[in-house]
Amino acid sequence: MEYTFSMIKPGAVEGNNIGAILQKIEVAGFSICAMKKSWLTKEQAQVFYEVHKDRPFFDDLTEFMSSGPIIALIIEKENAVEDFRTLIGATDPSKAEPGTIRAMFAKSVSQNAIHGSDSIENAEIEADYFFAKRERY
Ligand code: IDP
Ligand code: MG
Repeated sequence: MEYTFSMIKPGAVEGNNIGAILQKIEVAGFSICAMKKSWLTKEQAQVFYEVHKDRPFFDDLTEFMSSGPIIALIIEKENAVEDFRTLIGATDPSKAEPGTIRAMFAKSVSQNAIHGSDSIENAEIEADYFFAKRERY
């Protein structure tokens, strides 16, 4: 079974959309393997998004991602990485398909409600950043 890593971002946690987003994830056939509430420091957000460190939006992104608590998740399903990217929709919510999590819950490109790993390799790196093996079932 494949897994992917996800984070419900601060805007969606603040907006009380955790339950609605988890419901969409479960209805789409994913099982929750690990879940926790956490609050990243700016330094931890910079490590998590290190691939984007030279992009113009890096400071805004890491500022936002450390502005409040997040929900970290490992979720499981066949073809989890690709299917989850489809479920969350495009990075820019104005371009996301109707019914996707970002179309429903994102406020803007920078505050786009949810993260989903872009590859199996990155899912492993990102899941390991948040969860010990004994926290996954
Ligand atoms: P993804 O989250 O859809 O994989 P990435 O390109 O990996 O998109 O970018 C990471 C995050 O950085 C996005 O989710 C979004 O919040 C933010 N971001 C990406 N591009 C822009 C931009 O052009 N302006 C502002 N924020 C951006
Ligand atoms: Mg990405």
